[in-house]
Amino acid sequence: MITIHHSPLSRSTRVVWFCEETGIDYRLETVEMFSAAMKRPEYLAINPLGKVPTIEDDGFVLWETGAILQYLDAKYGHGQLIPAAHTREGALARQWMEYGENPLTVIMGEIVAHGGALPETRRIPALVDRGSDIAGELVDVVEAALEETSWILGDDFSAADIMLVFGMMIADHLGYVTDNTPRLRAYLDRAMARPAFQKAVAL
Ligand SMILES: N[C@@H](CCC(=O)N[C@@H](CS)C(=O)NCC(=O)O)C(=O)O
Repeated sequence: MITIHHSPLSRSTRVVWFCEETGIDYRLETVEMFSAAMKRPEYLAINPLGKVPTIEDDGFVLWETGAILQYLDAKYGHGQLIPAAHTREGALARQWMEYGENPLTVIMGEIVAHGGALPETRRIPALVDRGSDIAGELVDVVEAALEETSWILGDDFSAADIMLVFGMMIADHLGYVTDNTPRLRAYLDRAMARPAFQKAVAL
């Protein structure tokens, strides 16, 4: 069984959500966000930046959400949620998985962190300005891509949706999902209604 180092409502929620969608067995090792526990030597030994998620699989350690989802899908998920890399659909899945993390989640996360979540001494106001300048455009790109489709790749839910939805929830919290992005609003509602999502955000 894999171990997921997890902080509630953080990027590791994506890994839990993925496992719930695919039926992969896991156990959680919960670590409080921004706590000293995240930076203790034992944890830094498996995640050099002291961040979540990290997984352990029979002694094998892996971090970076997108890499973790690709590993889990290939090894245990029978390719259920990520089409094969050599296909166009697989390439697009990876395009949106990357986009879901950087720039989408990185920029939205910087606005939240440097706009107030971080202690004042660590805030960099220029990052909020830079993020605010491009946040609307980042959201609009996904709104346009969702035209007439249920999920980002079309009819089938995929790991790309898991990656995107996390960043879009932060965008929504910041007020970037609006009446001008109706497909995105419906997309978020559909994603958040999934039982696997609901289980993951409750952990
Ligand atoms: N690109 C990495 C980002 C990991 C990351 O920034 N995780 C955040 C949680 S959402 C974290 O652990 N932050 C704690 C810290 O920066 O000290 C990934 O997708 O796994």
